[in-house]
Amino acid sequence: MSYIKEKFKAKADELGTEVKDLLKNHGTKKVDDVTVAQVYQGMRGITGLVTETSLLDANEGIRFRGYSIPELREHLPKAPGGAEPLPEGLFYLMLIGELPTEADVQTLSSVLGRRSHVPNHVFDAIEALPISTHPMTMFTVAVMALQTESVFAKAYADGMNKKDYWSYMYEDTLNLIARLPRVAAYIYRRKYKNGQHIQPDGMLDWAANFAHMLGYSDEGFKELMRLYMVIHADHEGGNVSAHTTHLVGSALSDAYLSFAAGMNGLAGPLHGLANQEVIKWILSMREELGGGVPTKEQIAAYVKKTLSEGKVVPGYGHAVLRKTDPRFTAQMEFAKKHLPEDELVRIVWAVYDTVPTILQDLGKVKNPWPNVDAHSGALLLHYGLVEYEFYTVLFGVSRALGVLASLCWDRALNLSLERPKSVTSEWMKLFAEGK
Ligand code: FCX
Repeated sequence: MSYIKEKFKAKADELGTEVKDLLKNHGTKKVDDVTVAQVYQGMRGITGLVTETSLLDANEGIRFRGYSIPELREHLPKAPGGAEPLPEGLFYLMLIGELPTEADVQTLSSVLGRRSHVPNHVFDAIEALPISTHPMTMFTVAVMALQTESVFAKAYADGMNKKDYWSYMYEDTLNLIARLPRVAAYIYRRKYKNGQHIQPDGMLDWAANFAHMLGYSDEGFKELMRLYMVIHADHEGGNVSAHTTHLVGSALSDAYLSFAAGMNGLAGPLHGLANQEVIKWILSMREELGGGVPTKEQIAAYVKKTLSEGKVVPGYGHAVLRKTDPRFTAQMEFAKKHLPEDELVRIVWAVYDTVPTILQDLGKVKNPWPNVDAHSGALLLHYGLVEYEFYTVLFGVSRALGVLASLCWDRALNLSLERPKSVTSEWMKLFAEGK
């Protein structure tokens, strides 16, 4: 067994014992009260899940195993000559619960490199889809095609002992994370670059190799990919992609089945697809206003038009956050360092100066501040990745790190089949009337 796997097992055994005690001594303690409104309105604010990998504070933003995004940028190992954290290091942190050393990250990088082979039938499955298919659909189809490789599903069919679930889930997780960049790059090159594919470069780290296979050799783009893959990886357990992966996994579906399900949720415009919607919205605003960086008044008028058409302003608002998303701030800092004069970046900043007050004045929007999706498109466009329908696939490759580390914990802690109670409105009416 590899030392990282052994370390994970030791950590999981330790927490497993603590959780057993917690359940024995405090199992009947109330965690929450639930209102009728919460049941109807997306279960907001109900504590009903355990996710070890990260925790979200409404005002401060996400912390991965206690580390904020600025702290990750400072403490996680970097590529030689690079300034951004390596996503392999974040995966290690989420899985093990401790910051990795440079050597841990190098080990993980080479393990992922060795496991990255994608069987031909996966490419055939992608090729079978019309070229017009949305890249996120191609992505989930490809992940489903990869499910033939699940060692968890095979071991289950062979009669595996429940004590071993964690071990096979761990193997599936590493294999899937290793393969996703190749799959995503294949989709990109097939759809947008006439099927001229680029072979992996085994000397590069996971994110830089992904950038290379997409066809971008610029060091700035590689740095952006490292940062992008870190900040999109996890956002505690209740968001649609993480919750879906966890839910489907609770039926003992393997990592491929569970992750593909999560990706179908990420493909929704209120979740991961918002990054494509943001750039579409900004580009059409620029076109309508005749180019250049619009004034505050022009942006305000455009926002009001969007709202009057019954649409949301993409990239703004959040179900839990109540301040500017630190993932937005991290991208803003990257832009200030690498591309401060970029016109689209300056539009993103001008929108940031204008939109929050307008949304606040509506009186109903709980969080008028930008989320992660408000900035990413402008950065990608700067380096030439103009095909914005592909952006959510990048989000998906990154999200694998968090939701799959979490799935390993689910099986290691032997978490139960998820099955909350539902009621009818008829039941709710009688309940509300006290009957
Ligand atoms: N523009 C216009 N109206 C907005 C809004 C926005 N950006 N954000 C919220 N509102 C509206 C809601 O539509 C709702 O209106 P209604 O009462 O008429 O239905 C009202 O304000 C209250 O919603 P609120 O409680 O603040 O927000 P929710 O928790 O229901 O929804 C999301 C949160 C993120 C879905 C919402 O803010 C939104 O639609 N934002 C735009 C899409 C987006 O950027 N999504 C990405 C989120 C995230 F970062 C990610 O998952 O990637």
